[in-house]
Amino acid sequence: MPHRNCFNPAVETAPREHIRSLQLEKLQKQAAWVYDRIPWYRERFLELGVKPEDIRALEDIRHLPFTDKHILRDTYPFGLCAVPLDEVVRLHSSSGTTGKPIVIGYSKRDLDVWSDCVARLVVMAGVTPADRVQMAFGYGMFTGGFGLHYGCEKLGCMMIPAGSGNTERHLMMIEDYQTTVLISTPSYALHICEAGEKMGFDWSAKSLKIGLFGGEPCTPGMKREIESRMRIVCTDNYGLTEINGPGVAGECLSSREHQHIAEDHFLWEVLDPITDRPCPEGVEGELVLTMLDKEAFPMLRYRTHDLTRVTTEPCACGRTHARMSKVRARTDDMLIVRGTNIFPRQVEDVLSGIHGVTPHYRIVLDNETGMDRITVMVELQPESFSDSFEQMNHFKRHIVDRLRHSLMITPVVKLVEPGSIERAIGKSKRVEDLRVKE
Ligand code: DLL
Repeated sequence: MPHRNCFNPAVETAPREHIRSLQLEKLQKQAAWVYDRIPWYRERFLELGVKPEDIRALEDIRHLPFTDKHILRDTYPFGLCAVPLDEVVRLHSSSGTTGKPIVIGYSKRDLDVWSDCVARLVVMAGVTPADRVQMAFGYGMFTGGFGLHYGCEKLGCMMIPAGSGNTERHLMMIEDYQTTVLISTPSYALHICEAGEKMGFDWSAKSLKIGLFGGEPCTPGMKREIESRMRIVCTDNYGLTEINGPGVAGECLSSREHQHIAEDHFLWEVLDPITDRPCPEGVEGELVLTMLDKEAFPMLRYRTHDLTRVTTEPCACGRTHARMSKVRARTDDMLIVRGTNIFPRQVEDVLSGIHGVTPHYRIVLDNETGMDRITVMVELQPESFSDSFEQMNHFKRHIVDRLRHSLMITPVVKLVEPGSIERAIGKSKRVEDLRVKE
């Protein structure tokens, strides 16, 4: 029965030994491909004293060089391209926070593999060819729009390429075209939900039934909120520009806390971010991904900076591909405040356990007073507002206590009105670091 729910059942439910032997075969070919065609890789292989033919087992991947964003920047724009540029049929890029963007190219075959991976995660969420899918990701250099678009089209869905922004138009389209699936970041979905409610939408009477989210962490609280208010089922999918974009991993309806990695195309490692040693299965570490059959811009051992854990335990859905837990933190989003390490995820976890606050928050760091200060803006649910100063102050003290307990430092908490924290149309920005560095 599970086969009915897979886009590519033979591959998605293959015995694990088959997956591993396919991975080895592809890894050997991919290593030879980059060695023969990309000077940067050949030099690194030579420096490390390794040749593609030295790969005899999957574990030998440890002898291969790492790649990261810096290497893509250093070789910008086409230094890591392994095919003649006239065989590149698409470019995407990701802006990152500093300097030049990174750019990734795709051959015709690469696009085919990519849309296949995306079609899998779409089917995992319960989408069928009869669905009408409305896109709220941008169609630009960002991989979200085009990536999910072609995956859904491959499945045979009716695509509604609305793009990002213009919330009122999105609501009108949901109504007029009887949209059944919404694709967006979770924060924008919540914004569409709220905007619809303000216009008098009764979501339970609408056609929408599935939300396909990704591109940013979806906290359990946010997911619950969207599912109950919009009366839809939401699944999360993970990916990054350097590894095609969306389609690396997707959430099935049996394992809501995990996402199946498309292991026939991506070889995963979970490494201790400090020692680079492999973490035992199930232990959190940095996800490092190797593309197994990328023609144009093949990334070997790409350091995602995303923290996760992976399990190869069987899943009730029947898929045999390993599952990664939801990414909620990155190795590089740790904040150091007065010498204490803080992850935004800690703030999120505390707030999601407090009744009466919304999933929207913002962390502001400053050092105006000469010392680092962390302020957490917490948005209240309408029913938590009170005219009583005493009551509001009590609530605020309660939040400060809970945060202090988790963060080990005392934050300033500001309670703000419902709707006052800006909603993002793409990925939301939770942290604003205004500290003046000497
Ligand atoms: O965000 C690709 C994508 C688009 C995935 C749409 C899914 C849906 P980038 O802009 O390069 O690519 O950002 C990649 O975003 O390393 C993670 O830190 C984060 N990220 C992406 N998806 C998730 C997710 C796209 N589902 C970076 N949960 C990654 C948590 C996510 N974080």
